[in-house]
Amino acid sequence: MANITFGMIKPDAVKKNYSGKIIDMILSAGFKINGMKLIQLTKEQAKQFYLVHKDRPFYMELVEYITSGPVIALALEKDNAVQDYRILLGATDPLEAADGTIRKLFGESKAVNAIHGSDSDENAKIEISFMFSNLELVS
Ligand code: IDP
Ligand code: MG
Repeated sequence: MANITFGMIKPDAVKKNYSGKIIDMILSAGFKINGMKLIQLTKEQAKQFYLVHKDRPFYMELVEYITSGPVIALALEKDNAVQDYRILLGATDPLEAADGTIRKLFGESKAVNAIHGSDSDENAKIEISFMFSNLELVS
């Protein structure tokens, strides 16, 4: 079973100073942080990162949102990482997210929802390599 995933605290949550609380929840849930950095994504990087959504009506809105301020990129490790981290995030729309999840606690709307998490082991690898070089990761 794969044990890594990629997380990203989105600009709304960084701006509201929720980062410390969110990172605490991630660590308390048993994840190890192998890489972490604050980064301002360019429009080109954001388009590439969300390329899978290029045909969805909210693609450009998503690119604007994710570049509206710095994000905190996280390379995370835990048994069953992808699935366990998605449970910790909650549903995409904070209104539908379960009590105690990060999106329920800190998300504003389906679009502005505080945090990202990879949806598969394959995408976790792609997203971690996109945001981190090997030198930046704990071995
Ligand atoms: P996920 O983040 O829960 O995996 P996805 O469907 O992969 O959800 O969508 C990626 C991101 O796009 C969401 O986290 C959210 O920020 C944004 N998004 C998703 N659905 C909508 C929508 O209907 N309107 C606007 N933004 C959306
Ligand atoms: Mg997704």
